[in-house]
Amino acid sequence: MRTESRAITIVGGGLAGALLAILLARRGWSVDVFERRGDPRVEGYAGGRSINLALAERGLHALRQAGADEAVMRQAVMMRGRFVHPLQGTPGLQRYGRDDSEVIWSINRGELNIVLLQIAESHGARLHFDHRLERVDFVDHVAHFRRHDDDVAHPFESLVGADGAGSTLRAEMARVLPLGERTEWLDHGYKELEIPPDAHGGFRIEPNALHIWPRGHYMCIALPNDERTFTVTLFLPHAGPWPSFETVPDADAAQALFERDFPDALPLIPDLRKDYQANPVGNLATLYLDRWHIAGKAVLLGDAAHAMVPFHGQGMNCAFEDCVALAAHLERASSRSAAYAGFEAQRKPDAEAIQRMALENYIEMRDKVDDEAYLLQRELELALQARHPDRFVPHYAMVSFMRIPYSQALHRSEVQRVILEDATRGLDSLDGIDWAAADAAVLAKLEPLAA
Ligand code: FAD
Ligand code: E1W
Repeated sequence: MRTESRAITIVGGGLAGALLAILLARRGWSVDVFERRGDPRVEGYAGGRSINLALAERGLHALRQAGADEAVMRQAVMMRGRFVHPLQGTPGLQRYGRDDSEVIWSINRGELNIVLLQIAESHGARLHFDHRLERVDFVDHVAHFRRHDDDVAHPFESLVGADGAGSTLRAEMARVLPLGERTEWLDHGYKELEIPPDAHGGFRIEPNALHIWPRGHYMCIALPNDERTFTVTLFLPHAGPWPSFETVPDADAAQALFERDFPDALPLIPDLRKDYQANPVGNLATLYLDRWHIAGKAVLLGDAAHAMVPFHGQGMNCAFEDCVALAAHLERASSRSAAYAGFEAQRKPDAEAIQRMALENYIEMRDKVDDEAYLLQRELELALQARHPDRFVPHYAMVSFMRIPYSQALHRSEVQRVILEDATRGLDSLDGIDWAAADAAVLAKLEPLAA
């Protein structure tokens, strides 16, 4: 950008805000970050939500661009696949990829945030903690923050909203220009529980996996932490017949639910009753906007622009991809206005694609991963990838191990699903596959992926 000044004010010093601050500050931008909470480096991290997150290739690539991958990966725990615990039958690992180059990582949200803020500051970004955005005057270009009991007025060139799903900047922008906001609440919520280390300070279950207890209309998952614990998340409908958060309101009911439906998990969670009583039920939603920016004045990214349900583990990964894309548009475009428009045009179709895949993945995770037809299709995906590595890449791999646009991944997955269903119809093993027909379908319907 040539004529306008290279100064930017970022609202929200969470995951996306801190990463964007690094990407711009190290290219010489003048960056201010305003964060509602206190400095987590001093006060400890008071993150409300899931303590750990799955990091996949898209997010890792963005961290590499920011020079933050090494510091982050020091505390990461490898997850090779989903470890499925059926109610009846044998628990076991379903690998995510072909080998240990195709894995994802469990990382601590607070540690990640601290590392990113630290690097941002080392590149000259100014961090303002305990500053909550309250009001924006888009005529005079002044943002008002609440700091304890004071109003802090900050003149800005342009604002970036990285203030999460409940974005205040989004609400302020909408007072100037309608953004076409629509929130679709999921009728399921979540509650976090903990598996502590065993008596010898080790992991109680397989550490290098994402554990899933699928139960049809609901489920539990567990992700490993490097301090040998697991964070368990129980997903249940808010209301309706047992079990729902409405019909499982307290510790006694939670105990009864785990005795019936998660008997192998129950002994792993000694504080189930206490955790269940103490921890809040979280809400989940998909947020759609018609537009993400107003002229050159402000732009939204990450959850503030496109919050999604967590079932593909891609919200942060997508937010990090947004940061790389926005920084590139800001560097290339002739004006902020053009940069924001270009960013939105590029990223909105991709955000909408991963929002949809995330919703669809809930049903897969809670109901399909212990089903024979599902497993046969996963087996065929790998076989077709081996036969046509340039054309057929399993759905999970396109989302988690590649960086092709989410919208392309969605489209190719839909084509592939038809091929998989046609080829496996009526079969219970790969023995009966008509390989000539399957190969022909792949060649006819899937263009080779660019290298
Ligand atoms: P946030 O991380 O929410 O950051 C927003 C920041 O803005 C916060 O620091 C907040 O304090 C600050 N803020 C808010 N309002 C103001 C204000 N008015 N003024 C100043 N500052 C403000 N994603 C994955 O990739 N992998 C996963 O495994 C995964 N698991 C998840 C599990 C659950 C249960 C949930 C709910 C989400 C999960 N996600 C996961 C999604 C991920 O948490 C989000 O997509 C990600 O945090 C978005 O980053 P963000 O920076 O946009 O928003
Ligand atoms: C991942 C919260 C969360 C985070 C995740 C995932 C899931 C299910 C959930 C998706 C997945 C890592 N997933 N796992 N296995 N198949 N798809 O990959 O992050 Cl519920």
